Order: sequence, then structure tokens, then C-alpha cells
Amino acid sequence: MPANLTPQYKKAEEEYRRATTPEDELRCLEVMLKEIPKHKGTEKLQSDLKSKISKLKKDVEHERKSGGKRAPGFKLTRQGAGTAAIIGGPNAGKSQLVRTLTRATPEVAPYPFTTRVPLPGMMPWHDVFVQLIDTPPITKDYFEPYMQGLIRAADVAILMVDLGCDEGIEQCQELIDRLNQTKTRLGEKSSFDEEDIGLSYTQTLVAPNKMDLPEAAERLALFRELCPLGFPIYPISAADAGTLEELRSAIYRSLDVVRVYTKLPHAKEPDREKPFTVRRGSTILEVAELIHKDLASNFKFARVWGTQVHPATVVKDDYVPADQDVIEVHAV
Ligand SMILES: Nc1nc2c(ncn2[C@@H]2O[C@H](COP(=O)(O)OP(=O)(O)OP(=O)(O)O)[C@@H](O)[C@H]2O)c(=O)[nH]1
Ligand SMILES: [Mg+2]
Repeated sequence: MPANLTPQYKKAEEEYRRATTPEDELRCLEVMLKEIPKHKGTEKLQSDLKSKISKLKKDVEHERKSGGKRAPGFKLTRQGAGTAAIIGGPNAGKSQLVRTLTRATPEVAPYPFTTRVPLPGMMPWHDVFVQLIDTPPITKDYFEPYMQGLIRAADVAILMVDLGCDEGIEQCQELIDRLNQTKTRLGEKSSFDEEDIGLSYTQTLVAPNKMDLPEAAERLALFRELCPLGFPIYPISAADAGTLEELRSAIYRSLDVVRVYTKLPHAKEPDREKPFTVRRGSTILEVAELIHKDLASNFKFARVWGTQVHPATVVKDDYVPADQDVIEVHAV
């Protein structure tokens, strides 16, 4: 990335990642173009942004004129500390995983292409929830167009591999190949390509499934050999909650959020029931924004209790909370 990108640029880039309509994409790209530092090092990026904007403008205009239908999108409201897209080939056990880890009840069946539309569920992790999204399978020939946006917008992708049959490894490879034909790819970390606007990587954890079956261990060894993806691997049996603890924690950790508890100025105890979560490195002002917009705009100071400060330390709006801090925000 070129140096000195402003926080506003990064914010717009993050929103661009989550945009689900061309209008939203256009709005974000326009902010990015406005915010990008204008110097030699960013010339290529600037011209990419401009051509992308002009193409999107044409698309939006064309759609308006033709009154035409766009490809069906899929808008899911983000909830909880973050979102994990559960993806994989047919029959890999995606729906079973969501069934075991959340209270959602997607249909699980011993034949492929059972799931037709994405279905979210909330997975508890200590005192927070993570949104898991069950999705239809991806194969060489079957790829719902909205899956790109869904994977791009997710904080993490859980790639399930069916170790219950010999085709599972090949199906996984086909999925990766299929995504590599698009600008939505799987990566070790979530990031944007520096050279190519719109090309995004979503960090991925691999979950080879059905380890309870007799030949699964052998297939797992084969998978490691044939598919050296470089993503962390968590072998599981999706139907057996006892095998899912490591994956569950890894999903939460991958979000890289901190939990912040709030306390009212005159209350003795904080609200321990429902922490707010923000990406690690966010400021206390961003937490205040989550609590209430007015609280952020009227922010005066805050007191903090936690591991990195003395009790009741007074901080300004640029304080960066640590996990499990208790904060007391004072407004003007
Ligand atoms: N033995 C075993 N079978 C499993 C496990 N997880 C899922 N299955 C079985 O695998 C089959 C497919 O499971 P689903 O959860 O429907 O798979 P899916 O990935 O959602 O499939 P599609 O929706 O068709 O893409 C079902 O018969 C499940 O009972 C597991 O851990 N062990
Ligand atoms: Mg399913």
C-alpha cells in the first residue's frame, strides 16, 4: 500500500469491502478517491479508482435506464463480534457445523446441494457472540453470484473439506480454483491487493470434517500433501461439539477484537452482561460511537479500569482499549 493513507481512506476501503450494491460501492470509491494522498506513489491507484468509478457510474446509469433486475444479491445484517462465512463443497458438513455451534437449524441431509440460501446463526464464545453463515456449496459449475460479496464481507472464511469421501479433496481444490477466477479470494490474512482495486483476500481457517469416519485420518494426510494452502487447519467432526473447541476459539481469535464493558458514572459495577466489541487498535471514541452517536460527538473524557492502566485512569478520546477494559465515558 502506498504510504500515508488517511484513516478516512481506510474506513471507506473497509466499507467498500462490505458494500453489497453498486451505489454503495460507488459512494465508497468516491470517498477513497477524495481521501487518497495525491502524489507520485499513488498515481496508479488514483487512476484505477477513477476508471473503476466511471465503470460503476455507467453500470448504475444503465441499470436505472433499463429498469432491469440486477443479479440477486444477498443482504445479511452483520451481528455480534464478527462474521464467519462457512464455505465448502457439497455435503462437506457446513450446515451441520452451524447446527452444532449455534441455535440455528439449517437442514442437514446425506445428499449434495441441500442448502440453497445462506442462513446465519449466532455462536456463543464466552460472553460474546460470533455470526456464522451457512452457505450453499461452491463447485466448478455451481457458484451463486452473491457468494463473492458474502465472502468478501466476512471477517473470516471457514473452508470445510469433506473427508467422508474420496472426492472431498478435489472438491476443495475446485472451490479454490473457482474463487481464484474471481476477485474474491481466500488468504492467510484479510487484505486488499495493493495493485488491483477490488481484489480482496479473506482470511481463512480450514476445517477438514468427518474425522470420526474410519478413512478420514488417511485422507487428512493426503489433503495436507496435495493442498498445501498455508491456512491453519482444524480437523473436526461437525456433529460432535467436543471436537469443535479449538476451531471455535480460533474463529473468535481471528476476529481480533477486544471486549469493552461500560459503567455508568454513578454506578458501582459495570454492565458485565453485554460487552461492546471493537477491532483491536480502535480508540475509545469508536467504542463511544457504538454506545451512542451523541456520546461520541459529546465525548469529554473517560475513566478506565483494566490491565494496562491504574484503576480509574482518566483518558482522552485517542485511548486504545485493551481486552476486558471497563470504561466510564463522560460527555459534555
Ligand atoms: N460422520 C459424519 N457425518 C457428518 C459430519 N458432519 C456432517 N455429516 C453428514 O454429512 C452429510 C452432509 O451434511 P450437511 O451439513 O448437510 O452438508 P452441507 O455441507 O451443508 O451440504 P450442502 O448444503 O449440500 O452443501 C449429512 O448426512 C451429515 O449428517 C461428521 O462430522 N461426521
Ligand atoms: Mg448445507
